[in-house]
Amino acid sequence: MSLAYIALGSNLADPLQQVRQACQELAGLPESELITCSSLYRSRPMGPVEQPDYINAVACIDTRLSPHALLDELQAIEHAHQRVRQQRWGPRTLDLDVLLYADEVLRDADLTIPHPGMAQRAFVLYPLQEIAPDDLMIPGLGLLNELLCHVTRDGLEVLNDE
Ligand code: ROI
Repeated sequence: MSLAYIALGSNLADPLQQVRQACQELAGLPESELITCSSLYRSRPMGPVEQPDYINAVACIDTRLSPHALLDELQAIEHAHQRVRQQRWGPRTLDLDVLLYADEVLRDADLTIPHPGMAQRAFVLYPLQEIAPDDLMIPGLGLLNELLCHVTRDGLEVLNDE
C-alpha cells in the first residue's frame, strides 16, 4: 500500500457540496482506504481570470492503485461531477489532483508528481499540513514546514461546519 495525498478544489455549482461529496467518493475508491480529509478552506482564486472564491481541501488515502490508475479514478469522479474542461485557469466544478504518491517522483505526459506548483499554493500547503506528519518531506522540494515559510495565507480561511 502507498500513501497518496489528493487536492480537492471547486468554485462552481455549490462548491462546499462538491468537495464534501468528492471526499466521500474518495472513501469509495477501489483498492484504497480513505485515511482522512482536511477541513474545508475558502480561498481566493489564484490566476488571471476573474472568478468566484474556491473551496479547497486535501485528502490522504492508502492505496494499492498505481499513480496512473489513481489518476484515472480521480478523472472519473471529476466527470461524474460534470466537470467541463474550460479555459486554463478558469473556474471549475471539481478538480482532483494527485499531490504526492509515497515518496515517488514521476513525470510524463499525463501526470507529474509531486504536483507542479504545489509549493506556491497556500490553499494546498495549509490543508496538507493539517493532515500530514510534522516532518513530511516533499520529494525534490523539501520539508513541507519549510515550504510553508515561503507562502502567505492570502485570505485562506478555515470553514467550521458550514
Ligand atoms: N485557486 C484557488 N484558490 N483554488 C484552486 O483550487 C484553484 N484551482 C485552479 C486555479 C485556476 C489555478 N486557481 C485556483 O485550477
